[in-house]
Amino acid sequence: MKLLKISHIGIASPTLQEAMERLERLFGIKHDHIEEVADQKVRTAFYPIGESTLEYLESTDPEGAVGKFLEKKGPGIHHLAFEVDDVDAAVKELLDKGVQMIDKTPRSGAHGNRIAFIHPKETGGVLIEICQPSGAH
Ligand code: CMX
Repeated sequence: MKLLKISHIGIASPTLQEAMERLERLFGIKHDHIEEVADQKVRTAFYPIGESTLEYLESTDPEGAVGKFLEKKGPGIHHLAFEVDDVDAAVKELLDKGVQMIDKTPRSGAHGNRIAFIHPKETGGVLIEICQPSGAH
């Protein structure tokens, strides 16, 4: 697989509202898109910055991945997402190497992207998402 760029950095926040106010106050930037990803139990706000994007994550359910993360670790960086041009091939390659995948087949994420997560125990404690933009491939 070829990693094309850091697609986005996911940051867990107790509320999107406080994250949005902080980003506007500190840097004068506004989100370009808000989206709920129901099956991930999150609402997300996106801030494109150059070639990459910050994805702020608010939990919609304390039992979801971000809800549990906020409870255990508090606000902060939740995951890194690497863009690839073929997420199916990337997941197959990782599975063939015996890597523990959270998603053994890619699924839909925000923006209609196709995504798959690698378990953080495989990556030195960083949750990594492999992501193929909608429309690519
Ligand atoms: N980054 C690094 N480590 C993490 C982590 C994260 N974001 N979330 C959990 N962990 C670690 C925990 O610290 C814990 O480590 P130890 O065993 O050393 O204590 C371990 O993973 C298990 O954590 P847990 O709180 O018991 O949580 P679960 O096992 O139930 O779930 C995980 C952990 C990673 C499997 C789950 O969060 C997951 O499936 N994540 C992928 C989906 C996701 O994060 N969705 C939200 C974003 C969606 C989007 O961007 O659209």
